Amino acid sequence: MKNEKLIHVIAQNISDFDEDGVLDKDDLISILERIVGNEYFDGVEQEINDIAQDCIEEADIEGDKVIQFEEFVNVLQKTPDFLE
Ligand SMILES: [Ca+2]
Ligand SMILES: [Ca+2]
Repeated sequence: MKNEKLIHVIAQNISDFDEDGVLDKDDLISILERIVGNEYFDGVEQEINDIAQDCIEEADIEGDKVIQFEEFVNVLQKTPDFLE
């Protein structure tokens, strides 16, 4: 799955689980776990971790390792099919 597609999916399931106003890796992991549920997830925690890391690297402009709202909006603007 391409990163853009993945971010699209995350955007639809977005949630700031610890309510600190930014999306960090733990938030993304929680989101990913909710997206995939138990359907085909067995022993792929490392993969979830890698995907979360990729998402942060994709979206994090200023390089503080978390995704602020502004950065998230920027990602959505770069993902045209999200707006359709
Ligand atoms: Ca958070
Ligand atoms: Ca950031």
